[in-house]
Amino acid sequence: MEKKTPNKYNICLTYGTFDMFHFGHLSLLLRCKNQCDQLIVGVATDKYNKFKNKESFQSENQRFNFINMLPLVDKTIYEHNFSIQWKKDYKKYKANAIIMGDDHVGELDYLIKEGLNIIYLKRTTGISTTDIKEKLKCKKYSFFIQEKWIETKNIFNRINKNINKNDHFSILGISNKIEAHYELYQFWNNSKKVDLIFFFDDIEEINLLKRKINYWKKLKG
Ligand code: C2G
Repeated sequence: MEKKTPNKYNICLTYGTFDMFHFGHLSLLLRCKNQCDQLIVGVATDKYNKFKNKESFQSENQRFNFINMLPLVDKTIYEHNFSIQWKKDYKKYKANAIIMGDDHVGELDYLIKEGLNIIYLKRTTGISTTDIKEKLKCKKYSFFIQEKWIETKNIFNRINKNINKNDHFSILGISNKIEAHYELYQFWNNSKKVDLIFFFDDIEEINLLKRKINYWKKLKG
């Protein structure tokens, strides 16, 4: 994980679907925030995803709210389409750079020609929303819910000891009151045993997620 360098930029933009938020997304947002004072995140709308033939498990509203409650994100906006909107946003928010994962290399070259500063960051390997959806078919899955930071280290050890990554789908629910994203990322980077992280304000959100996953598993059979 890159050492925290003095922020190069004042305002940076990044865009994504951020469906079933996972540590690849967290890592990208952490590295974006490492480069700027203000991070603005554009969340792709369901309509725009449809246009890109991309189906997301969570609605635009859920994905938007999720990103919006992350302490490292300073502003959340909807992304309606990239070809027109990105240049407009760059001007509107007086951005100094747009940062994306390197799976988008080449797509944005025309913006570079128009003088926009585009930065690509290495994509996190070993995790993707597609893999997570696939893995949801796993028979066994566990929820680890954490409301206080103190015990979190113990829970990491418990996950490490008890989880067999291959046949187990594990979800870590972390209260938003806990501000420990760096530590969380370190933990995942070391063990890669957690498939999905879920930040919550209210425990009811986790129960909702459980119900939704049960429903989805039934659906997928
Ligand atoms: N990402 C990553 N590592 C992963 C998965 C995603 O670094 N394992 C990065 C992607 O490169 C992207 C961001 O996280 O920069 C969001 O990824 P997605 O939610 O998959 O969104 P994407 O389809 O890349 O959306 O119009 C542009 C789109 O909105 C980009």
